[in-house]
Amino acid sequence: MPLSAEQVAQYRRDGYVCPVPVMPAAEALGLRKQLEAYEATQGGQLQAVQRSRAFLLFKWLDDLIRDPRVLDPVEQLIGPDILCWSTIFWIKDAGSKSFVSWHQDNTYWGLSSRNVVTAWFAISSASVEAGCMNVLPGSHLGSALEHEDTYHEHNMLTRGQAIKAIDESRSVSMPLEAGEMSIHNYCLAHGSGPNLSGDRRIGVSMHFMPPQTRQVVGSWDCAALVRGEDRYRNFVPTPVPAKDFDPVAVAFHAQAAKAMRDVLYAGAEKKLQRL
Ligand SMILES: O=C(O)CCC(=O)C(=O)O
Repeated sequence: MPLSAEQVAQYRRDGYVCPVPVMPAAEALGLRKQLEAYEATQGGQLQAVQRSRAFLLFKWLDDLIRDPRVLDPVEQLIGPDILCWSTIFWIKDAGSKSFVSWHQDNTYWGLSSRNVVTAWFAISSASVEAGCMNVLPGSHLGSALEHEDTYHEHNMLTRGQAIKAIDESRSVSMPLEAGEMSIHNYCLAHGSGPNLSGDRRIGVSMHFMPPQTRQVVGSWDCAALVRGEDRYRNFVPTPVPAKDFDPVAVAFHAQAAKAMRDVLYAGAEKKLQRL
């Protein structure tokens, strides 16, 4: 469903729009079952490296980054030519202390554009109790806020990077039902708390950018062309998996995940490999 003019205006002004319906909850449950069936084959959890750029591993996730129900609203915000830079799984088990500190993604992804959007899709319900994302409206418009690396044991971010001073009294929660997504500008300050609910909070973020964007930190980077045309070729095109764990895409994933990890850890003093 297209975003309304009010939603587009809200995105420009506040930096986010939520909720955006994508698919019926029953269809999202089907994705959850596929993910959990895979997790069961390897002892219940994705490996850290499988959290990022897993659209190269799971066919259903490659389908999701190309799904018109995701891309139509994204196109309204960043135009008709769309690259997907990455996806990241954000899974908090029931009762888990895992949290995401307040941060701005533009401060450590090495991307040149301010016009990068995150579509965060709820595979299971992400209620306030379950630790949905919170955002600071309007914080995408100013200059980057100062961050510090905390490496807190329950922080899901690579370096536990956290904005030093944040006025949480102005924060807004973005609860989602399974099958809905939120969209936010990657310059927007955001974070999330622990999962106090009785079910897993399973989300996947998809990061979309216009092809003019450049990688200015890493020496090599890649992206999937998911709509339109790439006339700039700043990113190596990723292979499209024909099935789950397609050998060509799996081999590419190893390089793609390492490149992303190198960018996320660039400049960090300690190297705790969480992705
Ligand atoms: O899932 C979360 O709670 C945080 C996700 C996040 O930081 C992001 O999608 O950029």
